[in-house]
Amino acid sequence: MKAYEANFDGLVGPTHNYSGLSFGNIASGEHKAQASNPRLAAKQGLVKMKTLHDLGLVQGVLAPQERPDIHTLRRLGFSGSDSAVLFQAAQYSPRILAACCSASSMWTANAATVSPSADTHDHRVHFTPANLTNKFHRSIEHETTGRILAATFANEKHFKHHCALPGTEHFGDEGAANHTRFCHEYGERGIEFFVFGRYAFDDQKPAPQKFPARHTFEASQAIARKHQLNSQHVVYAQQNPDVIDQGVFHNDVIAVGNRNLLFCHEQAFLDQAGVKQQLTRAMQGDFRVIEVPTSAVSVKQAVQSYLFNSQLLSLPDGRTLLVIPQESQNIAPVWQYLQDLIATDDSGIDELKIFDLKQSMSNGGGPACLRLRVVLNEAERAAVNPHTLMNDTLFTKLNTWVDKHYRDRLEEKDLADPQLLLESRTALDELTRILNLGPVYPFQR
Ligand code: SUG
Repeated sequence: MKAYEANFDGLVGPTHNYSGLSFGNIASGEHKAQASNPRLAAKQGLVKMKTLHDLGLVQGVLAPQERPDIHTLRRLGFSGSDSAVLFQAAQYSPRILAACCSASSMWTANAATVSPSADTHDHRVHFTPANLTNKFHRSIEHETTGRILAATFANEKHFKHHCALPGTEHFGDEGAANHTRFCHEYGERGIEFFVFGRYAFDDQKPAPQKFPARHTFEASQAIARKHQLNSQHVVYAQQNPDVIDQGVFHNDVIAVGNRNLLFCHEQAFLDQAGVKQQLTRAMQGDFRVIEVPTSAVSVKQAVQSYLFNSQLLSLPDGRTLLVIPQESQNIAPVWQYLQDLIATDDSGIDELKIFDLKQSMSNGGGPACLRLRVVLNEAERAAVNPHTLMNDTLFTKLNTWVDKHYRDRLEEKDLADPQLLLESRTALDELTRILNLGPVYPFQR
């Protein structure tokens, strides 16, 4: 049966802000306390979704989360009315309040790991929301993420939804940002490639020294078990700890893959030669790597430009498109590299598309962070909640919705404003009707 790679992008939530919450993510630290523009952020994301839909790709939307997260603030002992909870949190723990206001669920590459039905023993598409334990502001996403995924892929015959892994650092799981599926045709059995930052149960193994390795080997193995993958068709690789220490907090900041092509930096993996060999063997020789040398693009330039946080997409006519952020055009060696790549016949990448995603990029989220890939065959695609699939009508509806509810400026001092909570809940209540999700948010239950 014919299958497609669908991309489900996170819709940016009304509280998008810059709070410097992600140690090890350089852009997040650099933009701390700057004013954000949630309306523009949401619209930049919608333009990417609509453009890819117009190119003939299957594009979906994943709803944002309820923020400020009053439910979590109450679990932390703040009490009284919702306004009183916000007031106390702002008074005594502004950093905790900021963490409970982050719109970080927009980066849906971290929402979950997804295994297509061609790879799983029961021939269903499996989803496990990522526990995101390494960052408090992200560790509070997975329950609602699970409900949003279940409302988007709402059919037990085709879709299997798991709970997140245990919420401890030993099983730190960052989802699809560290997972790539290689294949010949999307509908055929593929090779699932799990990348991790460290071993949790063996401290003799190499690990970064400066910044955290968010994702463990043991988490990757657990996901492969839960998704009923055949171990013959799974490859594990450790990220190079040195690049984590230079700001590569997820593998998708230094590598991206699609079908039988891996596009990565030469320093991406700890045992790069071994990784390439294993993947080539698993793909029965039909495997290609575009490896960018440090002499052309340094790790620092890769992190600044988000060259590898690109989307590598197969267009309906068979050509390969690389979707890059504007920042890749602004850094001369990166742009030169890309120009040369495109000019080379049969380089593996045929076309570039550049997007202005500055609002998301300033928090360390590029084109690939904003999307969750879900390979679907025709029957599975027909079983997806149709209201979540991008088209002209949904694009117009969501832009109107953003214009109606979103602010165009947000600073830390605004986060405790009870009016922001009200605006956010009103917007999300309306959104659940637009996307036909049912009551997925705590305030609706
Ligand atoms: O987890 N930034 C996110 C960016 C996630 C990018 N995703 C992928 N690479 N797939 C993170 O570090 C910053 C929030 C703040 O600082 O306000 C943040 O959460």
